[in-house]
Formats: sequence, C-alpha cells, structure tokens
Amino acid sequence: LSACGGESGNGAADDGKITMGFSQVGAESGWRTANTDSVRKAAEEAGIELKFSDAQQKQENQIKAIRSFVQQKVDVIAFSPVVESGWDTVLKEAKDAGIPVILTDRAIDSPDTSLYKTFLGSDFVEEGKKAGQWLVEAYQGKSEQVNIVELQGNTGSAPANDRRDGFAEVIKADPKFKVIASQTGEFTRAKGKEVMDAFLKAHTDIDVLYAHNDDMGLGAIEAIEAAGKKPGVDITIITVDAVRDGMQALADGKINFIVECSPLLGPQLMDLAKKVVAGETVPARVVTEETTFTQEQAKAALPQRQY
Ligand code: GZL
Repeated sequence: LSACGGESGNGAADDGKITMGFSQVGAESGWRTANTDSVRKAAEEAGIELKFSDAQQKQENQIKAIRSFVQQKVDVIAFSPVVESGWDTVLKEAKDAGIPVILTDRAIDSPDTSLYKTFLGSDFVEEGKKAGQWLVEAYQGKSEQVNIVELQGNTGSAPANDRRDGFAEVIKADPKFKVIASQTGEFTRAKGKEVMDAFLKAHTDIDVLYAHNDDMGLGAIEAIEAAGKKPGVDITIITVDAVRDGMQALADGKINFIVECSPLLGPQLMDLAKKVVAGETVPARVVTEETTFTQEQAKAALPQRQY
C-alpha cells in the first residue's frame, strides 16, 4: 500500500483497502457453506475487498483462481486446498510476485513452508482421535468383534487423511475393532448415501459407521433407513463437523456422537490477513477451538448454534 493513498502498491483498491483473493473448495457440505458465509461476512466487517472463487472441488480450478489473483495483483491470497499435494508451482508464482498466502481450513503437504505465511484451521488428527476415543469408551468391557465401516472425505485431502489416521491410531489399541470397509463419500450427502448403500449390500454385520463429516453421515442415514435398520440404534454413527442438520440428527438419536470442526474461520482469517499485509509476523499455525457433542449436549446446544 502506498502511504499517500492514490496509486496503491500491490493492486489494492485505490482507497487503500486491502484486496484478498479467496479460493474456496466448493459448496459440497453444510460445513463449507457456513465457512463461506463466515469468510464473506468477516471480510465485509473488516473492510477487506474479497475476490471469491468457488472451485467445485477441483484442484485445477483453485490453481487457475490463484493465478488470476496474482495477475490482479491482490494484496493477499487465502485458500482452502482441496487436496494436500500439487501446490508448489502456483504458490511459488505468488511468492515471486510478492503476494503473501494464507492457508485456511485445510493444509498442504509441501516441505517448503516459505510458500505460505500461516495455516489457520482445525487439527484433523485430533478430531479423528476424539472420534476413536468415544468409540473405545462406548464399547468398554464388550469382547465381541466390532465391525466398522468408514466414509472418508475427499481422497487426498488433509481432513480425510488425518481423520482416518487419528481414528485408526486410537482404535488399534483394541483388536475387537475392525474397519471392514472404507471408501470416499467425497464429503457429500449424495455420495455418502450411495457408498453406505453399497456397504449395506456387501456386509450384513455392520456395527458402527464413522463418517468424516455430518453430510456423508446424513446421506448414510437415508441408506440405513431404506435398508430397514435404525440409525443410531442398529448401527452406531459417529461424524465430524456439528453443523445444524448433523446436530439435529444427533438430538433425534440417529447419530450417537459428533466431533465439532468449526467453519467460523472468517474473523481470525481477516485479522491474520491485515497483519500479514502490514508485514507483521504471525504464528505459523493457528489451531481452531472446537469441542465434541453427545446426544444430550446436542439438545442443549442446538438453540444457540449459528450454522
Ligand atoms: C474440514 C473441512 C471439511 C469438512 C467437510 O475443515 O475441510 O470439508 O469437515 C467439508 O464438511 O466438506
């Protein structure tokens, strides 16, 4: 930004406003919609001009969007990488153009941490561990085998990899827990229903469903009911996110436990963006505050939920 206003530095709006290019994964889930709302609202409240792009869950669209933000000389780029790998080239272009990058929601696996200023988002491994810990406690003292099916998020995405790994790490402590099937449901209801339907046709002895987000869990509930089984009773269901529809199903007894993953990253993102544009140092990692919900806790929490 130039001191006198007028001709601005990195292509910020002439009135000295910060311009942010934001590349969003898509609109695949209730979580994503809530995340987009939070980012848009926070940008408005922070007086940051937002150039927003929806990638429809395709990495090539995010790469195109980041390239376009570089050409437009925005002041800062923020994005939620749909998958962990394949970002080094385009992020190097942003770095060479002197445009700082902030990772929000999901991480990348590049060893070159100079490609971004900070990563703001949840600890997905921790989320997977919380899901596993609840299951271990729920089945304490039982000796018969527990057959688990798993609906994974986008293949190659940080939440899918880490929620899978955190969960597996905890349940491996007890050999009665067996993941008998695991497949991506792409974080959507439709795909979650389709894959759960296939699981039910292939396995008559499913005890537990672990879905990496509420939306796939809600789709799976439709398949479970269509198969004449009671979700939350015949099949124990654990999901992640805690969006409204998931919390309602939890309160209704169709889901047994939800690990919260907060989408409300907007305000922190804008605060980090202002610091980064002003050349201030920011923490390399900002972990989101979040909790877990049982059925009773969901009933109490529902009225106050923002999304
Ligand atoms: C997690 C986020 C995931 C949500 C899903 O931070 O990336 O993507 O858990 C969403 O609901 O689709």
